[in-house]
Amino acid sequence: RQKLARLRRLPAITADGQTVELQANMEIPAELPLVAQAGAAGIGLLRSEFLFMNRETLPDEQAQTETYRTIIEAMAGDPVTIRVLDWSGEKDIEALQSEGVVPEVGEQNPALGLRGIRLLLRRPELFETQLAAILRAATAGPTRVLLPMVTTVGEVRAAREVYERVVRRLRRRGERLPDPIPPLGIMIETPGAALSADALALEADFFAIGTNDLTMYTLAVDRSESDVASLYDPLHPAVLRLVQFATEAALRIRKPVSVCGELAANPRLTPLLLGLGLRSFSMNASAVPRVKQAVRAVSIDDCARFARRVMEQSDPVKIQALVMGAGEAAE
Ligand code: PYR
Repeated sequence: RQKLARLRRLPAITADGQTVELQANMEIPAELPLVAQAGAAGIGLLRSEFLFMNRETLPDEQAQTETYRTIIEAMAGDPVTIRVLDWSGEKDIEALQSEGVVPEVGEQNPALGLRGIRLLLRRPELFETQLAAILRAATAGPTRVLLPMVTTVGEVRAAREVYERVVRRLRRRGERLPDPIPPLGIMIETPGAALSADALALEADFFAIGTNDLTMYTLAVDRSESDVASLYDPLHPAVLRLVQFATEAALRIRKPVSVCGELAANPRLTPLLLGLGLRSFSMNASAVPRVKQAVRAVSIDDCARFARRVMEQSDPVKIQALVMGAGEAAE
C-alpha cells in the first residue's frame, strides 16, 4: 500500500496513462488549507450558501467579489467551479427571509419546491449580483459557473440570458472581465434532468452530476428519515443508468462532465465511474488521496469491461457485491 501522503505529489493518472481530474468540494473558505493538503486539482464544487448564512442582510456585489477572488487566487491557476446559491425551503438563511427574497411561509415539500435556479430566476436581482461578483473575481483565475436544480432547457436559456445581460452591464461600467467569459454549466441532480441530458447538453457548457440528490429524487428517499434510509442506494441500477445516460449525452458532443456527489468519494466505485466514461470527480478533500490511489491502480479497458458487467445487472444486491468485490481485489 502506497503512503497516502506521498500521493499528494503524484498525478491522478490510470495505469494505462489516462489523466483523471480529482477536485474538492468546498462549503466554507476555511477548508482551503485542506484542499491544498489533499492534492486536489481545483475546486469542482464551491457551494456558495456560506456567503448568505449567519447574517441579517444579503452580501453585496463587492463583498461577494472579494470572497470569490480570495478563493480563486488561493487555487493558483487550478479551476474553481462556483455553484450559485442553492437555497431550498429547509435551509434556514435568515438574510433571505428578512430581506423578503424567499416566502415566509414554509413549503410543504421543500425538496420539490422553489429550489436552486427556480428561486434565482424569480429573483433576478439576487442572481445578477452573484453573477456579477463571480465574473469580476474570475479575472483572478480559471472559473466556472454552476446552476443548481435545473430541470428544463428553458431554465438554462433564461439563466444564460441573465448571465449575458450581466456581462454587458459590467462592460458598460468599464469593469475588467475574464477572457474567456467563464462557462455556464448545470447540476444533473434530478431524474428529469438526467433523462433530458441530450437536450440539456446542447444548452449547458458542462454537467456536474450530483449523485446525492439524484439518488434521493430517483428512489424517492430522504436518507435523513431513519425508517426509509436503508432504501437510499446510489448503486441502485436506476441511479447508475441515469448517471450513464447523462454522461454519454455529454461525451457525445464533447461537453465536460463530472461527478460531485458522494459516489465520487468512494474509491471502490472509481473503477465503475471510470468505466462509464467519467474522467472528472469532485469530493470531500479528505477523500482525494484514496481515490487517486484507486485511479492509479486500474486501466481504462478493465474499468470499461467491469462497468459493462455492472450495468447488465438489475439487482441492487448483485451490483453491491460486484462493486465491493472489485474494490477488495484492487486493494
Ligand atoms: C449532490 O450530490 O446532490 C450534490 O449536491 C453534490
